[in-house]
Amino acid sequence: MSKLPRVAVLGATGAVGQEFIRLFEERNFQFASLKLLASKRSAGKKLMVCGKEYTVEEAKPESFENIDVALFAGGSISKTLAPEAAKRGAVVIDNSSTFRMDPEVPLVIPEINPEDIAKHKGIIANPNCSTIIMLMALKPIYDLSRIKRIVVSTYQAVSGAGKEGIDELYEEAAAFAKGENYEPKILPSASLPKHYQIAYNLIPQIDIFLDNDYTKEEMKMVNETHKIMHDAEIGITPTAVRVPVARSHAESIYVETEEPLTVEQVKKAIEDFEGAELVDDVKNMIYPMPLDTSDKTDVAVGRIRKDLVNPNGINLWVSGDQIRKGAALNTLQIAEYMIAHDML
Ligand code: 3JM
Repeated sequence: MSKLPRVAVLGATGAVGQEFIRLFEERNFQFASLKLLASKRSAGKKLMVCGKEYTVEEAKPESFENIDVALFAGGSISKTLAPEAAKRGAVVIDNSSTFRMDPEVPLVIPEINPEDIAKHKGIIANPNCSTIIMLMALKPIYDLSRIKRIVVSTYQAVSGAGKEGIDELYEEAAAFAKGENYEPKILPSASLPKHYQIAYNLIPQIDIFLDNDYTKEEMKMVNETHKIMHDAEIGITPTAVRVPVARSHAESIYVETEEPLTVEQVKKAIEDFEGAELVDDVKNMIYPMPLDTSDKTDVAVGRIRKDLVNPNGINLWVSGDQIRKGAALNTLQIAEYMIAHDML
């Protein structure tokens, strides 16, 4: 299609939806038309996009008539509306976990496996935020030497649990400062029977526990990595932790490669990789931190050092904005790739 695409955004009023709108402006994303969709509760709200006012409409199957690409911010609504949109000829790029492991659905990070986009049958899935941030640091290493083993611990910001997660952190901290009690209601997850304070605390649970005692978030990192990298042999052992940070996830990652690599080789590969930024100058106390990576496009990688025992082991510390590269930006990049390659 050489014409500009007709675009729909589902979940326009949420954190990821709002990030789409910021990115449209920042990246000068061109469209023939734009439809902003959300639940009935948000219908009628007015939002400014690139200097023009749009009214949010209630998302229904018919909303996707005459749409070329539909950007889905995430949530359970994807399950019903993505097939409806695809049926009507739209390409859906979906942020939820619903379709990620479906063999008919490409799971794509454009800097890593753009060639998978062409295999779509109407739905393309955007990986989980923790997977994207990890792989943006590891793909350049994998290209030097195949990665056999990954041991990763995540330090995930409360905004991953939505605006309510941020509100809960701020309210708890304010209550704590005044010596008042505060009853947590959101974290680790609103739908769970118990809630824990996140201010001045860490919660080693993101999403529900599965039968193997790993959480669903942790197993997303394992399964999605295998699919994106087309390598199911990588041994991955994750621990996902919620930390009292407002925005931007961090991850401590240990990798073992087939061949031994030098720190200089790894640094150069990260520097040269589109979408990753080397932030590693320990003599000057320079390393990635969530306050610095919030609202930034690139995933920051630092603290790169050899394992003390295994010559094939490397440690890194990574931080990236999980709402931006971890969600909205990655989704929009898939759409941009399709437009640039005449795939819409
Ligand atoms: C990140 O449907 C829901 O309740 C949303 C759950 C959710 C997901 C998911 O599973 O799609 C919350 C936060 C994700 C994700 O990206 O996997």
